[in-house]
Amino acid sequence: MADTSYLGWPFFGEPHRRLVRELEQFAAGGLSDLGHGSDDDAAIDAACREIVRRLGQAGLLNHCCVPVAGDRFDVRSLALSRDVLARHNPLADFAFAMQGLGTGPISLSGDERQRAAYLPAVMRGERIAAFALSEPQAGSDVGAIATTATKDGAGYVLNGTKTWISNGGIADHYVVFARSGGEKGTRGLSAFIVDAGTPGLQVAARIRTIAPHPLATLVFDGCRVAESALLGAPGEGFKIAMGTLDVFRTTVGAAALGLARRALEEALRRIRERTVFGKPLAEYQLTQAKIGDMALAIDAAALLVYRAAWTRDVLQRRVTREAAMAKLYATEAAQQVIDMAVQLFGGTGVVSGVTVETLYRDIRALRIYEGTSEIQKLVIAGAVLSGDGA
Ligand code: COS
Repeated sequence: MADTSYLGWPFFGEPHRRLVRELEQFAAGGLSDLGHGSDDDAAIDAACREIVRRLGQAGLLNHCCVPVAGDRFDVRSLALSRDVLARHNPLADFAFAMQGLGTGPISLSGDERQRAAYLPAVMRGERIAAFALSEPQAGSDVGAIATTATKDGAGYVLNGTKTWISNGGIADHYVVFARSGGEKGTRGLSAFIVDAGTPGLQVAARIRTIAPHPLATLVFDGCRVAESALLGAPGEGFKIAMGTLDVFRTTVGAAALGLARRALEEALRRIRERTVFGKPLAEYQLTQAKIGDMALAIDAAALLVYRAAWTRDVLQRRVTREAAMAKLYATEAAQQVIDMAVQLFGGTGVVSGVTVETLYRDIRALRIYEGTSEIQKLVIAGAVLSGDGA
């Protein structure tokens, strides 16, 4: 059983502790056998749909969206959900997170009609959401987005390519960022909701990674959407994307935390059971030093993650710096914690399908997506240099 002492920290209230109990109960009901570790695309897609359906039925997607304008995300609930789900089944964490990220711009900037059309069904687990920002030449550099949205009569026509799109192929809608104005860089971007099946939108290729999940390249070729698909005002796309990432980057840190907690649990079991040179691994100081490092990294990451979540929820201010710190530290620390766990397992740690081996693959992409570690350093430095948190 993982350490739950952090739930006593002043960042949390009773509803948060209740949520964690519900998530643990949900996970105990057979979540671990769903999809994770499979390399069969169809099986993974089916598992993601099933996970979303079950999470929705259990009411556990309710924190992913903000259906009423003026209400706010509770980032602590999102982060706790990812922390617990990632510890039990990283694919479940992925499916949960995408319901939030793929509707984040609607929650933050949608009008009443857009909220009503998308958010309740996503929260019930009946619709699958996706966030389409990256392009072959625009990953870290969002201002380089080349996909265009050209005004045409009562709507827009989208042309371009999006890639690394999680839930690509199984999503019911995509929030797509495209260049709608003449302005260059980050200023000319707008956000649109594009339903799957809209003529001109094609899932061009499946992308297979070291920790498989639904991931695709999308091509927009004369894809026509109505004016009502536009989120916020034309030209607000970059701020909508960054505002969404301010919420979800903290939760990437939380997912990393869940993976690291699982690695520590696995390592503790291993060092108590495994005997070398006549005594359990746990009795060697070299082992204990690793356990000390792992536990410290986990608590430090948790403090940064839940500090960022609490700051946004309670102080209700922009947390670009705090979210970047949480994501950067927690994902880098989790990579090290998991690597130490693999080392403690010895040869067994690199056998395909062993939990620490799958964790080793699961953690890697978290240091890249939603802003690489390098970008987080730039974001933190930018905030500090401009006087935020100095
Ligand atoms: N919330 C609201 N507004 C924000 C913001 C945020 N978090 N971050 C930036 N802005 C605003 C800035 O205040 C600025 O506004 P003004 O023009 O009115 O002054 C504008 O947006 C441009 O900001 P900035 O100059 O910082 O933009 P840059 O082009 O320098 O880019 C980085 C900033 C690199 C930090 C940004 O592009 C980024 O985060 N890149 C990583 C993207 C990413 O995560 N990609 C992965 C795909 S998602 S899986």
